[in-house]
Amino acid sequence: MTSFPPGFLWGSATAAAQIEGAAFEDGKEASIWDAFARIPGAILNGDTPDVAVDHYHRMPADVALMKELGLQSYRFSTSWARIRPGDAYTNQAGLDFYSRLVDELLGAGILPWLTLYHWDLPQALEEKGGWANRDTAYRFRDYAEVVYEALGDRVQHWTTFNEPFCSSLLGYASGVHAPGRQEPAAAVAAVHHQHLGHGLAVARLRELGAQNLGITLNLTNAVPRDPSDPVDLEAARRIDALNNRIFLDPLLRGEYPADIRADLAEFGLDTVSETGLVRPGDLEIIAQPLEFLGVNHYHDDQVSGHSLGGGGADDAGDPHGVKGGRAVSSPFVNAEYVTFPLRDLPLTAMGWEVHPAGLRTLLVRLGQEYPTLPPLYVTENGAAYDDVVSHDGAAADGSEGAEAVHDELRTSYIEQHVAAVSDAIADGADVRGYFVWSLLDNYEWAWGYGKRFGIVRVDYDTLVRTPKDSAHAYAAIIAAAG
Ligand code: GBH
Repeated sequence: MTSFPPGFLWGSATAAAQIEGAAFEDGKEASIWDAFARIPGAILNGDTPDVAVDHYHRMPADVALMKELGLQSYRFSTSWARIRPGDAYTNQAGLDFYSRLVDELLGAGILPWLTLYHWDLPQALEEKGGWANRDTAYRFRDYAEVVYEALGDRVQHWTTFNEPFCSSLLGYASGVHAPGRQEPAAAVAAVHHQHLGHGLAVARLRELGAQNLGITLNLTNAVPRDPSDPVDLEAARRIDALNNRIFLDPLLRGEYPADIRADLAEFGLDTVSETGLVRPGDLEIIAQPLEFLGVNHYHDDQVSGHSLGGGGADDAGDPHGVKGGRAVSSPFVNAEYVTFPLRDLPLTAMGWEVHPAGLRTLLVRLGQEYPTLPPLYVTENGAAYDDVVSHDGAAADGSEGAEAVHDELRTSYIEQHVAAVSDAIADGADVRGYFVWSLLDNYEWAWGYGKRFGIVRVDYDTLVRTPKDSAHAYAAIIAAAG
């Protein structure tokens, strides 16, 4: 039996580059994803975000759909390249789009939950070094200020970054994400500069009156294959460090942990100096109090320090199902040797293990390990499956019935993870909300349109939206909890 505290917030999430399309309209210029998508082999089938699901032009209908499903909140991101395209000026038409979105949401009784950065750096800033350049952190603060000034009168919940792990280590070390660089030093610099950008933006938005500020991290339990094997334990320590603690500790404790400073000393993470990566005062800027921490969780990693004997995920050449086709390296700087053997669990279409108990463990652990932990929101959780469209009630005269998607696996994934959140709350975790990823099928980064996470199907020829069974099941969960 699941139960949730009064006021528990139910929503769903998307990101600008994955849904908007209109990639070069009304003054928007290229983001690093628009540029990356044009590199041969970077994205499965060469798919681009040019049109995506055309949300930019279909926004009012999409909000109406959210209302129909009973969503209480909608988590979306603003596109930096739409608002401060070359960073030299503000594009009013870009701000106007988000202003209309916010008004539409409020009119429908849906709480806007805004994220400033979901991976789509303006390409103009990448050309100046991107996140490896310290100056980008200051440019992020300026962009945050412009968005706040336009929307701060109506939007109460502000998230700085979505999953800095991905936009630093996947973008600058592994190369599987934009900008596709494979430079460990740049990746470590990107981690620190995103932290700094977060802190600078939090300080500025606070000055301007923001009251609910947070960040969203993708957190992943690193489970040692054999907990009595020191080689596996060391591998798990390193993966926990790079997936979780290199983000949590600066934000919540104001320091990089000693083991991480030692592992990454060659990149300058172990010293504070006027000219180095970490400068005097940086950690104070980074570690400001927050009102919430967003947790994105999809799967655990089982981790080993031994090479795989066969049958493991690495044998497919695609350890985590993130590769779209081009040669990529490990995102785990100085831990590239680590392997990720699969356990005997069901897999999603991404090749990710389904293990809801991992979410419960993670949410409980955070409260135990971080005394200053703010309230938690699960800001993403969901699953990709190869959906089958059926035509229910086809008539004898041969006319096709209504389209339906009976996605039992996604429905059960969501139900089990919602139950895991309820269990975590019963164990003492302070979780205040849950956002399913994703409202709509959309542009799944390096996988292009090849993986579907939506609770609403999008036909990529007609762009018609059809709620899947999981959307109706999720609506029922919300109605029952409320
Ligand atoms: C989220 O990230 C994103 O926020 C969202 O935009 C996306 O559509 C959604 O999930 C579905 O993918 O480092 O090689 O071990 C996904 C979080 C983090 C999950 C990295 C896979 C392992 C890759 N991902 N993780 S690796």
